[in-house]
Amino acid sequence: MTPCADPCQVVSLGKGGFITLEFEPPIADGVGVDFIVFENAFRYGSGQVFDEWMIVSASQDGVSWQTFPYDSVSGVGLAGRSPTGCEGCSGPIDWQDPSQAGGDAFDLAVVGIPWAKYIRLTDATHWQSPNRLSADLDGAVAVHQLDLVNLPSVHPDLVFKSQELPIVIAWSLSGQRVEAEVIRLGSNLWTFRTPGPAIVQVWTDAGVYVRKVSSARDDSLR
Ligand SMILES: [Ca+2]
Ligand SMILES: [Ca+2]
Repeated sequence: MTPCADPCQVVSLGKGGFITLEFEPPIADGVGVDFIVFENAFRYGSGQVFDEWMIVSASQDGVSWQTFPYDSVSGVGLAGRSPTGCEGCSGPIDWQDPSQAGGDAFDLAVVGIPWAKYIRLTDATHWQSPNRLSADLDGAVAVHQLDLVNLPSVHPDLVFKSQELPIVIAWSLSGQRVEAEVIRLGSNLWTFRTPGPAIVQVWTDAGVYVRKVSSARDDSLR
């Protein structure tokens, strides 16, 4: 959803209202910022900006949310603070390049999740002066997205090490949550079982990684 030159084509969130955006494929935590949010903020007077703030949260399942840290006094960390585009730019704008696109950019590394399928924007204009009525969402652009086609694959009989009980979360290739059974093979050796090809996120004490499971586990080999 790219920002629009027409200031009428926005979604006004209403006081305290929110909107949830779904990304397919999900936004991924790549190097640097991962998505940009655009409000119809504009410059006026001598360098002032008529901004209307939004709290930004990210989620993998639409149930559990991570909120980006912010300062409700200065607005730092909130979306809706920066005008769209850049002053003095000419030619087409690359909306995935924060230096050209304007808007407010966010990095999933800040909230510690390797990817997010949902972004929620919540009006925060109650912290601003009374002439701010409600934030107006103009667009949101993913800078990095999960490459489901070229995601590194793991064999369904993968065995991995972890001192602590690993957490495995799995999605079907069409994005539905599926069950992932974690199986202990030895004191620090583990594997998991998914019902079929899946995207898995594995949390071990050595780190977090996202992989694609190419096919169902073959129990005849056990
Ligand atoms: Ca990032
Ligand atoms: Ca506005």
